[in-house]
Amino acid sequence: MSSERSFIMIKPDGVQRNLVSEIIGRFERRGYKLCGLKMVQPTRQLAESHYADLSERPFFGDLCTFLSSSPVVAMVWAGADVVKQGRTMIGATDPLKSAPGTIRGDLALVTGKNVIHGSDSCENAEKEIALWFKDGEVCNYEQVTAPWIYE
Ligand code: DGT
Ligand code: DGI
Repeated sequence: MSSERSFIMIKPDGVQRNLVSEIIGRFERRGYKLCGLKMVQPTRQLAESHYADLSERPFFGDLCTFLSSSPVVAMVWAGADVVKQGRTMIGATDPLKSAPGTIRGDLALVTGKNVIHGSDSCENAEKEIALWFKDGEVCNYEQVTAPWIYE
């Protein structure tokens, strides 16, 4: 069993398009453990902090406007290799380059409305979890199904 964690966020388009259960179900069925979940409409400031690495990119303003335009579902998922596996499950940034079977490859068509965010490294995952969740909002519990998922 692994305690690796990833920050996964269903973006405003995913919530508005009623894709929340579809996306959560994929992580649940894979065997990952849900450790934190909340619905929040991010402030502009939170959106800018989340995407600080992209602040020099021409689409940064539109991206932050979009992220703060409507509620998102912010989550912490834990389990074996969850950061890399989560990115694979999500697919490429451009949905047209995402393989069928991935979340973006199945559910999205354009980069600016690509439904979901997933951390790209363990280091960034922990930073993003600290940015989006307060102390005590992330649960640390034993997954009773773990013996049936891990060997
Ligand atoms: P990649 O990712 O560089 O290996 O190549 P592809 O096949 O994913 O995409 P690429 O480089 O041929 O084209 C870049 C993007 O341009 C692609 O994600 C979708 C778009 N695109 C490509 N061909 C067409 C087209 O004929 N019509 C339109 N509307 N868009 C296209
Ligand atoms: O980690 P990803 O979400 O796959 O990709 P990223 O961290 O490079 O970019 C974050 C988000 O910024 C991405 O999900 C959508 C947006 N974005 C990235 N590149 C472009 C973009 N938006 C537009 N409009 N054009 C881009 O080239």
